[in-house]
Amino acid sequence: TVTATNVDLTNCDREQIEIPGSIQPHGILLSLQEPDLKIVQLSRNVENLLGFLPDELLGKPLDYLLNSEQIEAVRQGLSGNFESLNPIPLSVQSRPQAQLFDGIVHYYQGLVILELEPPSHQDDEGFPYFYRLTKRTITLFQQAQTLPELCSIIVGEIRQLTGFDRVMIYKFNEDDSGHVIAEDKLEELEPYLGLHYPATDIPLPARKLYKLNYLRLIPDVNYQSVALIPENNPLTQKPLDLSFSVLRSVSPIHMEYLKNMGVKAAMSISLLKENKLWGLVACHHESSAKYVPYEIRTACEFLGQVMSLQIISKEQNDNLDYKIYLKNIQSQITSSLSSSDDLLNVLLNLEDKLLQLVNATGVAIYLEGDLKCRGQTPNEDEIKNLIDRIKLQIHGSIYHTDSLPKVYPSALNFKDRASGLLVLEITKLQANYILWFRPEVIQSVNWAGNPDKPTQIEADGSLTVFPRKSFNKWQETVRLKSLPWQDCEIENAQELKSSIINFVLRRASELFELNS
Ligand code: BLA
Repeated sequence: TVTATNVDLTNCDREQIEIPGSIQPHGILLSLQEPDLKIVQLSRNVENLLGFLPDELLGKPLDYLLNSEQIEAVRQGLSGNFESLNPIPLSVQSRPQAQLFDGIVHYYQGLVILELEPPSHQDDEGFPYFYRLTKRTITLFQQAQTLPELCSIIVGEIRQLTGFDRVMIYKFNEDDSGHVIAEDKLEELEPYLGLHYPATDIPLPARKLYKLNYLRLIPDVNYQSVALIPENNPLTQKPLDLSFSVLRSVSPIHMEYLKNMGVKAAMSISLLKENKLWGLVACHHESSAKYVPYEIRTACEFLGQVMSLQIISKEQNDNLDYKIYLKNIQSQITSSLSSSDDLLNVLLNLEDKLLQLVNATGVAIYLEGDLKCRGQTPNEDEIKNLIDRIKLQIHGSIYHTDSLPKVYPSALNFKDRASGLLVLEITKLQANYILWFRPEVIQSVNWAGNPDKPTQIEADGSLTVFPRKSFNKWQETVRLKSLPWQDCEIENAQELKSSIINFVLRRASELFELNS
């Protein structure tokens, strides 16, 4: 049988979601060419929304639809100053009479892309309105000490701003699966808090795009998409790239997913940490379709960006007591090392402290061919074989895994002592290592539906993956894993290396002085 592990690319990874050739029907897209902003592509719905046949507009300069003042406003919009936080109010020529729209404009791949959305009926308050929308949330952000506090503020605030039935923070795990870490919702809805979702729910092309474009809205999952005419950008002779378009038609696979989930409208906002996609604010409406005006979306996007900037500093505050405790152990070890002259003996005499340093249950010290163990560890031969096997995988002095039996099957024999392994390489050439171990801890993970999706193998050997139909809680029992090594624990191991090197240097200079 073919499993997801022996095919490289699935339909999900190959889909070019930025060039769907169509848009969602709640607005109009015009692509325009300089110098006179000639209409070179448009969405077919100009016919029912403006009363013009596509051929009547193609090739015409934009002044066929807008007066010169409005064209100037569009050009201003392209300059990307504060004004572009607001949509451009436009009165667009149409039959039988002109109609109001929100204009949203950007420049991409040589063309000006102007999108027209339903007018948002805001008074012309400009920047102060945006300020009013976001000011309170920013004040609340400043009061949050920890990441969970920050997350719970943003879900509440975005729900208030938009009126979605459910707003969640979805955080990616290291393997690109993810789980819901905060939620604000209508009381009667079933909670999703704590549920896990597999990586393929948000495949690579989507994760890449969401790093560039921070917000997408799907006002009605039952929409009929509207084709662009012609399909190709005349400058590139390729389908128009809608990476930065607000009306981009969404992947049909994802539409099916949302329908299976019982969602009628959705919006999501990217959360980035150090230029990586860290998570999403995911919003659902389950009672009806739901449109969110551009300036509210811009306020939400801005709040997402402010939150993104705070993730690192708030994470540093999480678990603060534990981090202080670890640092304390660290400094006790450093001071023992600085007042002694026999490395192996100091390390052995540290006993519990060496375990506490990274919260391990076993430790092995391998210095100059000598192996000494403390606590729950594999036996000597097992450890020596393990070192041989693992040493090439050490990068930057550290190797760690919370599922050793998966990368090293012989570890099945000692999973109760070493399902988790943290290795510190002290010197490469002389092969000096410290290894810490953690036992298997059987954990259960609650998935939203069975994460192994329905698949189909195609004639070319590729795999087509379908969205699952049921999202009912599905419990997985995870074996052969230890508790994960936390960043602060790994850092502590790194620092031990500096202390040991200091020890060695001090000893070397003492010996040198003795001899001279
Ligand atoms: C996109 N998948 C998405 C998005 C989310 C999720 C948030 C962004 C678009 C949006 O805002 O809706 C997934 N939504 C979730 C998850 C939760 C949620 C995990 O609310 C948890 C609470 N999906 C599949 C399969 C494929 C797939 C099998 O199940 C691929 C074959 C694809 N998901 C898929 C694609 C997109 C997507 C292609 C991009 C949609 C687009 O932007 O065009």
